[in-house]
Amino acid sequence: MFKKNVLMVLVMMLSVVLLLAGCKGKEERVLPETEAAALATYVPPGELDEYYMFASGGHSGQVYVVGIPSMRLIRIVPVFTPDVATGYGIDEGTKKMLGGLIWGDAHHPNFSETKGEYDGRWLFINDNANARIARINLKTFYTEEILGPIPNLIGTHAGAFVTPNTEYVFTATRFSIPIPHYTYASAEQYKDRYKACVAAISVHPQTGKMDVAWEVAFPPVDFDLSDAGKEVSYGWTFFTCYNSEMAHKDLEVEASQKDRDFILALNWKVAEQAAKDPSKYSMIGGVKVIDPTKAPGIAYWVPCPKSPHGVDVSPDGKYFIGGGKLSPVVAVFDFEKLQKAIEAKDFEGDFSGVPVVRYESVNVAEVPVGLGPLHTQFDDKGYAYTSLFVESAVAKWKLGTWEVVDKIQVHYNIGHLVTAEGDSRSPDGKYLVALNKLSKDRFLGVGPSHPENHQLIDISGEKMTLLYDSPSQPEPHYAVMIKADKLSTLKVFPKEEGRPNSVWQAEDTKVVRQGAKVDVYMIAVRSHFTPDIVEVNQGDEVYFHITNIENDVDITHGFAICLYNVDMQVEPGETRTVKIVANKPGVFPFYCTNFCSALHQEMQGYLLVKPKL
Ligand code: K7E
Ligand code: CUA
Repeated sequence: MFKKNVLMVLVMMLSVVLLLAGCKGKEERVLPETEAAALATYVPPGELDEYYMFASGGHSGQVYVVGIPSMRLIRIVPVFTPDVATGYGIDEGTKKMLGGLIWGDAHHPNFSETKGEYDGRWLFINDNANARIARINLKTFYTEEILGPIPNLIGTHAGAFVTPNTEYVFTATRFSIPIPHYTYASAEQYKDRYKACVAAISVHPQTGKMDVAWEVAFPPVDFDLSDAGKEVSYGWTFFTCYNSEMAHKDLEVEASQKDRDFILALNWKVAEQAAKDPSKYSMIGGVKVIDPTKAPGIAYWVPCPKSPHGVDVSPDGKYFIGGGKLSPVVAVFDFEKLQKAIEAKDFEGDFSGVPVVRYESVNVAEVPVGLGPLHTQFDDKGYAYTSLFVESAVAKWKLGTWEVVDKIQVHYNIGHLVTAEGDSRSPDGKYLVALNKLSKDRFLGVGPSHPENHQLIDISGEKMTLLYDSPSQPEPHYAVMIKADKLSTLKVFPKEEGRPNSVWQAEDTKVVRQGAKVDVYMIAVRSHFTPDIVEVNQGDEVYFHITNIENDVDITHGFAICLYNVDMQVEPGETRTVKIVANKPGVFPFYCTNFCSALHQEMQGYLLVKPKL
């Protein structure tokens, strides 16, 4: 209601501006499309966005949280990279989770699902560099778990793709290597000794805890992307690959020889059974690795034009669509036809003992979308939207008739694109965001490096219309968009009396020494730390366990120690631990780094380190 009133006021103001402009001459009149776009993206002060968009941060190792339609950056969630502002990677818990690595290459975020719908519980994201999958809790927006390095995979680009009830998060290796990790085989032994593995990561239905359930080993192709089957294709998952030539060098040339590579169709229900039968798997790197030639029915290769990138399953699960980045078409495959071809053994032959299904028997369309098709998303009206990297455009086409009905230019060189709830079984339509790799001239210059450009596009009408350009830092690959009311975020961590290392009142704070190990149980509350004088001996191992006992929304305290390389945040109701080795003697102030009250500046204390004699 309020929003409508504000909009009316805005329209009236614009009318007045237009009237005034009219008096001065017609050429100064604001274009109506611009007004419409401004109104469509304007979220008045005090109002909230309709959707959350979670965009991967690529090699920044982070996740960007953006409000739609305003395109406002709301939060950066550190995932694979330490973050000094929050203390992520500095406090003991998150430091352990990062395992000594200081970066990751975050590509594909995906929501947990229940019955094919986003359920707002977790966000999974892959690390393409170090074969890891992270899980972010959507109540706290904290990275809660990082699994990996996943044995036998390296460069888990084809992840993190979630099945309709979050039974599994799937990922597959982009680079093939001799397995297990840290095995040597010369590059000339590529075809025989290197393997491309697909991994099924199980997710505990209540806690979300991830485990490597099983893997399947294939010849050394490069798996690229993935999507899980749903509805009619439930129980299957699909992976694109390039380099079916199995070249080990000069891939730019060598891996672009064949006119068709493959989409791998994997039946995970059959794989689950094979993982219970020791004659079908071997233990490699501590994981059950299934040999697909010993488990008939587990996998089929579907030929796909040429070096495909994305594979996307339509909301009804009937079609899986390959984006042939070196071909001007997207290839559409019919899941029921795939089932018939499998039944009739309608194969072209096999590839390393796994059947290759006849292309003509499963392909139902080659949609001439344009140059450089990469990824496809869906709306609520039966349309698909494909990103065209080479052409810098988005093509809109109809599922079933395969007719291209609209195209819009984007600026420039789009990678992924995302529609509202576009990977669920019931996409919302409305909004599409084009995740463009280059912005060139679209923003104020900041030197030779330019931001990425995210463009918000209205897809509610017949024609797509561009609404907004928004800069993004390096380098979103994929993003997912969820209705804001599906998330219920935590306001304050609930007080738990028995929580390890927490204290809740000044009387209970203490400093406990055991040999050279010192535990400081401290509280933080506006506007002091208790204790605020801590004395230790040079060489002591000191653990600061800090509980922020505030019960108020947004009252965060920081804890920094000068010259000891420590800063972290402690949220209301939270306990965090940071460790130092007190190897430098002297007096070191500690203080609150997060502005919390009028006396924030007074929120300070001293760490005194007595020198060794
Ligand atoms: Cu950049 Cu999905 Cu890693 Cu395509 S990927 S663009
Ligand atoms: Cu506590 Cu500033």
